[in-house]
Amino acid sequence: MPLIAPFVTEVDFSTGVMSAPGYVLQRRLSDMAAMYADEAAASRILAGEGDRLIYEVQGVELPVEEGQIPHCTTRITPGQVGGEYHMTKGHYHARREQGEVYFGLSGRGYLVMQTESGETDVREMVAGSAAYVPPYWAHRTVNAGNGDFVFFSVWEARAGHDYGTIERDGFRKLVVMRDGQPAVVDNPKYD
Ligand code: S6P
Ligand code: ZN
Repeated sequence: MPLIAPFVTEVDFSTGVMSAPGYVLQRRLSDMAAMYADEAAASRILAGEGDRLIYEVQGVELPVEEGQIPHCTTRITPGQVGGEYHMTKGHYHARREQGEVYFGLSGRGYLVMQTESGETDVREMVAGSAAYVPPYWAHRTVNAGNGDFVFFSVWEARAGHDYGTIERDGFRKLVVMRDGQPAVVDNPKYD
């Protein structure tokens, strides 16, 4: 394994901005319109208001090899699509046996998880929450607040990301606004 010099990254808790990110990735509504339960609402927003930013990821670049520990921030913007709060795409790790740690930096949101054998778990996250995503759980984060929801993630380099399974099947649970409050409901599109 090549020797990497230690380094420190300064993180702005309210924006997720890193001092020298190795990569910055933005996901807009057009990148994930079909992932919202109300696809027609997503199309209306795209046609009217335009292609809004849903989330931004800033991370350090490390080699994909045993022992490396990638980490990044994610900032999810506030808002809804057809009543469903802005969210990440969500994924399983390609190597299902790899877990992950999330740490809330600002705002509030939910961590929606499920396994391929049918278990679901939805946890609230605020600034200061350290959430553990164990091996075998797909994970998606949702911004249920009025401002940005920002968190920090740490995982093992070889975990990899399987987006296809969630793109095809979705999550069993959705987080939607009901009477102005977040509510966890069954996904009508899930079968
Ligand atoms: C990586 C980790 C997070 C997400 C990020 C964006 O394993 O779970 O850093 O990559 O929150 O979500 P997604 O689902 O688009 O990768
Ligand atoms: Zn992950």
